[in-house]
Amino acid sequence: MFRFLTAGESHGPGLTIMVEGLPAGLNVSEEDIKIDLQRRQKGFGRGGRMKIEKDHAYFKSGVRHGLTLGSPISLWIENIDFKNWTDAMSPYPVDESVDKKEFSKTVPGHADFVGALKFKQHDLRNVLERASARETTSRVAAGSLCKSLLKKLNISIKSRVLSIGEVTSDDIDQKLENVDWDQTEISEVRSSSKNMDEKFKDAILSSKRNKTTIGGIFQVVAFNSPVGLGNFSQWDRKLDGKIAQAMMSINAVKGVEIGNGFANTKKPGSEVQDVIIPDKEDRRNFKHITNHAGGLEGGVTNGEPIVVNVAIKPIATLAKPLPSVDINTGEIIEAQYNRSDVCQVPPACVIGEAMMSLILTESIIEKFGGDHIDELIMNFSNFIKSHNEFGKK
Ligand code: EPS
Repeated sequence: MFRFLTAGESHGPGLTIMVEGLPAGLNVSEEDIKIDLQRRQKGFGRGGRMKIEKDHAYFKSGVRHGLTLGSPISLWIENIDFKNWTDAMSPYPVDESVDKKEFSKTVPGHADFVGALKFKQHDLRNVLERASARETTSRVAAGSLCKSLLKKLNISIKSRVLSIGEVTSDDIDQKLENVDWDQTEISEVRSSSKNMDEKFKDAILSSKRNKTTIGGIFQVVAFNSPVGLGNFSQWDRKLDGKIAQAMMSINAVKGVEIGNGFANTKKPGSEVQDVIIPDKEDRRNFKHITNHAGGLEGGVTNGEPIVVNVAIKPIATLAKPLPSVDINTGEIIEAQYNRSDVCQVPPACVIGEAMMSLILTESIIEKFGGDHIDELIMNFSNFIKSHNEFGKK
């Protein structure tokens, strides 16, 4: 069984990641992980924190001479900002005179209100530190390890920003095979259309000027997934459900759409089903002429690209705070303001890629098994080969 766990507070000493169930013999490197960590740190609209952090994940176990051992892999990412928080975030008891950076002014839309009541915390920092999106660094590190496995199977994952606030990309209806994914990597706002960079940046700048924040929609696509991941036989085995849960778990995400989920509701059934045709050049011998279903039918991959669109709300922490309540006195106050980002949609793309990688890896390991990567690849290849028998009678 594949699983992963993360631990760590935003301003604590660092982040710990545990990944269990990857096969032995897989080539992994800190430098590969760093590429994704750096991609997540970028993005127009980030706050001051990203100037401090230089995220690097160190292998602490489960890897020897660059190869996985099949044992649990643990990783450690240092929070460089901890040097400014050593007393406030110390794991050990501190003197009464120490500034613990406590606060009790709740922020509407943040986890601090529910967390305070749930965990009986009178210092909201005890909630904020773990609820912070700093945790997503860990997911990106774990997801990056999974990308090494997916690469062996020729599966790749891409992401881009579709909209920021009211501004929607002009290539939103572009066929996936024509999307300029390379442009996304050089764009400060992870846009696949050059025309959109300034427009998205203007929207972010305008939010900053208005001392508010701005959300958007991003897209994650997995290319070259085999047919047959996930299972329609039981509700909790459906892959679309697992992907939706994984995306929804990203901080501030409030909506997940598979394929053209919402647009399909406005069309007749005859226009939204993806017609299947024979295709001798394809490894499955079949293909769909459209992909409205986003690569998933009955919760099972159908071999088309897996397409997920994710709605992420504007960050709760506002430079011009909303009215709120003090959790300890019950008084009406102005919400707490801490340094924060204005727009997190571009980095959220990279986090979405990580979540997709983790879910696909789990599903691939479940289906193809194997304790060594060679065994997994053999099982995978045999399954793909068996598709040659279909459609030939
Ligand atoms: C975050 C608040 C900000 C963000 C942080 C998430 O951190 P700070 O309070 O230190 O300025 O920069 O994001 C990260 C640290 C990160 O690595 O993405 C929050 O409250 O969620």
